Amino acid sequence: MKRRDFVRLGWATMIATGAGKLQPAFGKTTGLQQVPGLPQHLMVPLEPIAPEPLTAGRAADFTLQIAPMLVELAPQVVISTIGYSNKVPGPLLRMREGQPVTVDVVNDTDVPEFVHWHGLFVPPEVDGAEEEGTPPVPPHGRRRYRFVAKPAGSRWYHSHTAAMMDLHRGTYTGQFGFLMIDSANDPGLYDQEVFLALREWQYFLSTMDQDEMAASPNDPMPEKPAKPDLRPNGLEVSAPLYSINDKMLGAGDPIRVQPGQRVLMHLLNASAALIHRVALPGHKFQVIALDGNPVPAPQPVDFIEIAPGERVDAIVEMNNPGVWILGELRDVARQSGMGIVVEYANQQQRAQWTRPPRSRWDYTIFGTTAPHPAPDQTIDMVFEKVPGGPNGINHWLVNGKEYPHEREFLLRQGGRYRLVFHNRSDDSHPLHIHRHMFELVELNGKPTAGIKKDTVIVPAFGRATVDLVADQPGLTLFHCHIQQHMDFGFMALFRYA
Ligand SMILES: [Cu+2]
Repeated sequence: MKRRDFVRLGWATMIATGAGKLQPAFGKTTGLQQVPGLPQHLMVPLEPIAPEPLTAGRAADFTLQIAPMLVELAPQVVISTIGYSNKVPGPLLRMREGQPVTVDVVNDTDVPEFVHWHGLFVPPEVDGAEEEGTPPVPPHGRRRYRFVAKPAGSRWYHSHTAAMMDLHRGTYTGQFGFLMIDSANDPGLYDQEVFLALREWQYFLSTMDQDEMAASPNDPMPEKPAKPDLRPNGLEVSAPLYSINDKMLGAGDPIRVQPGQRVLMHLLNASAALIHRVALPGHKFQVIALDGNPVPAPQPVDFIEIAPGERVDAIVEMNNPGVWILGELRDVARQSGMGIVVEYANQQQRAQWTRPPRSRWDYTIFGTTAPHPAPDQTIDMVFEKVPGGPNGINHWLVNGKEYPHEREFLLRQGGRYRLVFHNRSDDSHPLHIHRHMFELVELNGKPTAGIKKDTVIVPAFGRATVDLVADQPGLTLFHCHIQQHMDFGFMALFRYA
């Protein structure tokens, strides 16, 4: 059965059985110790840690409550998940650049949790990654995170727990939200601001090849081995339901616009598994920032490709009155919910969709060609897949081995490092470095400069080169932002010497 048929069937079944009234899966959180084949470092039971006492009488700037919740994706389509403060996405956390911030996190679940502040320059003990030494928010306990809000731009926060075989943990849940750090210099050249998080729901393991964005034979593949790997692929993560924010296409309020308006769209891919491409027919996206950082050469594009962890800020000039679908390019994803209606004032017709002309997403068009300072050291990182290992799951190697790595990746404070990511696998991977920003140097041999990111897609059998200045001392986690890849080996720690 092809995935497309499955999705249709899945839908029909849900509706026919009244699955809109799904039994909440509350407490369905497999103990990590019960999962066979779990890496040693994750089997160590967590020490109970006394919650940090809250400052007497002083309320935090923000509070997040982690708890089971229901999400009505559409009438009769209600799913259960874990979320922040009963919202999906969680509450928008908006702060000024340089502002000292406190966030109280209350964990009303049975398992330890970590909230990661993605794209912020925060110390490792606050960053929200167990591997860097951040203490957990204990089950039925609370913890106060304190940090200074920086740098300015579109950031986000999400669960950073390992999920392994449990698709009701970590980024498989509704634990994600937007975090905006406003700069005093924002010219504010827009009339309306919208936040759009791309998501799938009800993840399951599947033998079906979910990669419908398979590389075209014309793509450059500098890392493709001479001999293809013929071992059978392992189970991958798929999903039958898609949404933008908490609503499937057509189920929520449209984005209401006036002719002539400039709408600033903050796109976030909060998926645990899939890269997405979205378009708004009849309009162009003027991309102004990638991962929250302004690009040197803003450009209009017909569609945006965005991987798990990435953000894209784009201004859309509303100069084509009508009713349109802003949606995923793949029909199956859009028809399963990934879209939102854009409705001009006084227009009532049926929402229209047309596919933009085929082309390849290319970060480098937003960059310049300025030369890069010579690095102090070049670090090669080779990524390989071990298809269908224990549990029938693909395992991932970084320079020949799964996480953990001991002292392979050492940084000296102030040093400039050129990281060369060699993707010797047939999947695209969004690679994320915590607590730092890096600059793109080259993508599949195409040079660029001035694009600063914290997550970069390295295409199947492709190569990306980035420069990292070691200016945030402390343990620094590196990983693929696809939850399953990260959980099964695709992770490394950078240490400062
Ligand atoms: Cu990956």
